[in-house]
Amino acid sequence: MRTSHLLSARRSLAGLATAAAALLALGAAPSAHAADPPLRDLAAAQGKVIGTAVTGSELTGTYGDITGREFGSLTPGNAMKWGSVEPTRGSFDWAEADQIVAFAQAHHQQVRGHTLVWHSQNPSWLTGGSWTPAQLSSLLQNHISTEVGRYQGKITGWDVVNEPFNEDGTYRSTLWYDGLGADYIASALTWAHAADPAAKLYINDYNVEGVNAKSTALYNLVKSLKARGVPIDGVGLQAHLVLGQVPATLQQNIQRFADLGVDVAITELDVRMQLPADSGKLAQQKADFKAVVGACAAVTRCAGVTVWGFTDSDSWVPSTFPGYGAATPYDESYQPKPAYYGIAEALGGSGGGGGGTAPAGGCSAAYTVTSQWNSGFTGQVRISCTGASLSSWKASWSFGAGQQLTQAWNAGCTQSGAAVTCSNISYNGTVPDGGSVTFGFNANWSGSNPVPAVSVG
Ligand code: G2I
Repeated sequence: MRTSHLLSARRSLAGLATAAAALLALGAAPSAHAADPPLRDLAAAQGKVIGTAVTGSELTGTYGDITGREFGSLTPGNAMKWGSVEPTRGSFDWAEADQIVAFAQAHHQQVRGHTLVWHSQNPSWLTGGSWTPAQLSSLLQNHISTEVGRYQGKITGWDVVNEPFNEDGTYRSTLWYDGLGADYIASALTWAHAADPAAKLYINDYNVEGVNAKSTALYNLVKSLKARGVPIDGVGLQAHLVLGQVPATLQQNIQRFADLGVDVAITELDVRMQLPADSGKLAQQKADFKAVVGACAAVTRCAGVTVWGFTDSDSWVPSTFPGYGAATPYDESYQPKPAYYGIAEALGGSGGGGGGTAPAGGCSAAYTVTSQWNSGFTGQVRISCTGASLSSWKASWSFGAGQQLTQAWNAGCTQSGAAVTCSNISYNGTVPDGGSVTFGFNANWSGSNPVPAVSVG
């Protein structure tokens, strides 16, 4: 069941006579849009694939549920990088990569392999060695043959070469370029093709989303590789974007690569903002996600969009750009943000009411029954604020049909007669403008289990 999506939860619970979900918020009525299918189904209906970068160790619980339900493609965020798979020369660790591939297969998802040739996250034995060009070439060929060969038949597309250009369109000085010259790119593609002829082979870079010097250098490289008969199938536009800065030429740029005869994928989409998030920034972020996904949807040869982590709790942004974050479509409590609905809308969905779920200028509580059995049930309350914030909170309601609380988590709850009061724990008192906090509980019921009105203070 889609516990993270209030409106879907409402729909899937509709068959239960005694349980429902409600948005009962300081006098505000819930919005009345129909819920959309998962993003992967919306994308498939458009002939596109929506993917996410993932961390293997997190693929359980809610993170695993959302990953399996919403996305049609997975990219290991780090697990397939050289430094991850061969930390010591000749000694391989495929555990996380294997885990992600197995998860994808179990959930009928594609896998984008990331990445074979890069200047970063290489093992120190490699970067610290001193190699002749012949040795370097043979190390690279072995690496590509080993890794691509291991996953042969299981990878839809490989980011064979990652980030080969400087901003001005010249080649980046790297271990590979400095040692082997620009043709390391053609060699890598050729070796990858030999190891898995069916995999689509990509060159992937950032700041190549719009038409500019860097994307033009990539364009010229792809054109010359194709003219030489080098196996190149696609370009990856990473799309690590800043709020409100989707390049105006994005669709035009995607189209010019398509016209060269290669596929295009948006491979690492996120939209970072200065923290704290607020409703205006989240609305802009929704527009930005919608614009990027819409540009891909508009070009036949754009294969799809991968977000670089789907939850703010699993994003590279905060540690790399201090003061920035909230860059993904789900918040840290796995609740879909307006950006989620921006993606859905760009893929032809109604948006399910996202972007305006909380009333203006207040904090509200959404109470859902997430599962129910003959004598008990599990409930969840999500407190969210828009145009307001809280530094501590208390949620109260009345159990009108004799329900009895037995246990709570992420809140301290007491029940006296019918009256239930739940207060924050030391670690989750803050609800920022544009943010939310969720807590859960178990309770007993018999006869009926009506949804109470929850007030927040
Ligand atoms: O930097 C963002 C992305 C840019 N394009 C290529 C991608 O491969 C890259 O991904 C990020 C990962 O999301 C981060 O998770 O690449 C970073 C490294 O450049 C990754 O960060 C590393 C940290 O630097 C390490 O300290 C950490 O051990 O993640 C590692 C695993 O958590």
